Amino acid sequence: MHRQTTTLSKRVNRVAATVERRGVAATYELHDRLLSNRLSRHRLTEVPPALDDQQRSIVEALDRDGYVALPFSDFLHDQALCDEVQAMGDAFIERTEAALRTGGRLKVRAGKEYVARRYSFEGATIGSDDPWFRVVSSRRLLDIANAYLRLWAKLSYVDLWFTVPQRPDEPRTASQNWHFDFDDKHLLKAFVYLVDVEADMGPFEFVPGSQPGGRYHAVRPWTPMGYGRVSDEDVARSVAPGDIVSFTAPRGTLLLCNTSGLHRGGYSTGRPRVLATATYCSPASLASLSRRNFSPAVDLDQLDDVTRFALT
Ligand SMILES: O=C(O)CCC(=O)C(=O)O
Repeated sequence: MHRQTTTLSKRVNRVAATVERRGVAATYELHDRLLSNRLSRHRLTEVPPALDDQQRSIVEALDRDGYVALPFSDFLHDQALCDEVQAMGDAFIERTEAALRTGGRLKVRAGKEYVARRYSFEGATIGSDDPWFRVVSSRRLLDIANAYLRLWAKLSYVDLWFTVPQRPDEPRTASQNWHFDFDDKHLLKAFVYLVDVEADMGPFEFVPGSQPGGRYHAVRPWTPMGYGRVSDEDVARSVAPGDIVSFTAPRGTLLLCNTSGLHRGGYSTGRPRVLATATYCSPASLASLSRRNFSPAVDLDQLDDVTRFALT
């Protein structure tokens, strides 16, 4: 009797999960086609971003390949702010290493315990005293995100990551495996390496052209709530080895990438990989598939419309 009950409740849970998944996917589609994103696209056409040559060529590269990589300081044209981000990174490294040595508490997410985070999803309030927040909420980056995503985007995630190295005999897990992010197809992530990243430190890897509309998108087309994991065999069968980019790169490298395409990273068996990261998504994603990891500690009335929209 007990076994039957357990089996029945498992089946009920499975069915409930499927119904919930379908409901969330339908809500996303509704917001993407008719509700939030339509309005957001309209706003972009009403007020198109004024891009300089460098921003325009970044958007072209993102359209073509789904990623772009360049020195952070060449992009920001503000060495003092780059230095502040790096100093914040150095302090985070020091604190995280001390916590690892002494058994102190690390901010981690279930299933991805190998990444210690500056904020994680613990209700952080982030404001302009955080230099990385200043960068990712700046019009310089927001205008790129909006021009690339063809809508006024939302800034949904701001963080620093310290990837704790693991033993080489431990298998890859979670986002160390090839996958696409399930939470939006209108997605742009920013990463700035805060240490030199070598081949054994879990560099970020990406299949250029696997973003929606790209030449490799058919390897695993994006669907809302779709199963994102793609086996090594499927990637090897569909993608020429020379077409995968592995971002071994010096500290101070900025990477922008549409991670609804195929990517993986963070399998470090050498030294810790440390980076700053942020996510821009569409309003439809925040309405159905994702949630913001911070509350902005800024005076919203002082912001221009584009920035206020991104932060609320
Ligand atoms: O840690 C990595 O390089 C992978 C990151 C990732 O999968 C993501 O940000 O979606």
